[in-house]
Amino acid sequence: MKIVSITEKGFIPSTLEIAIGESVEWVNDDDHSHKVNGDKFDSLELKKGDKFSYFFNKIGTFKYNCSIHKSMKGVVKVMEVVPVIPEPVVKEVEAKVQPQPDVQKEKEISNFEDK
Ligand SMILES: [Cu+2]
Repeated sequence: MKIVSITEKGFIPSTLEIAIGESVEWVNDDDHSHKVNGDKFDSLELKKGDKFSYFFNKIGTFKYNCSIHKSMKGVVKVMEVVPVIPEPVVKEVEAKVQPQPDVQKEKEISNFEDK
């Protein structure tokens, strides 16, 4: 279950990526009433603290808005697998940044020891 908070600033997060077979629950954390309206789903008017959930069993991009405040927009991207930024990528970048001189110094030292 993934949560989208409805606030005075809009849907947070406004873009949500989930895996197929996950549910999304919208929670109204704002003092004003809001709605969640998409092509496939429509909530009733949600008062503060009210919740609405929808089960996504199809891959695709599902846009929605609040029909009370049309400028409030969000999107749920349903994919086979949610892409995760793997930690090794960060480590690889760090490794590339390592200064070259150190490597050369090590070579010089080993050359010296050989003689
Ligand atoms: Cu609204």
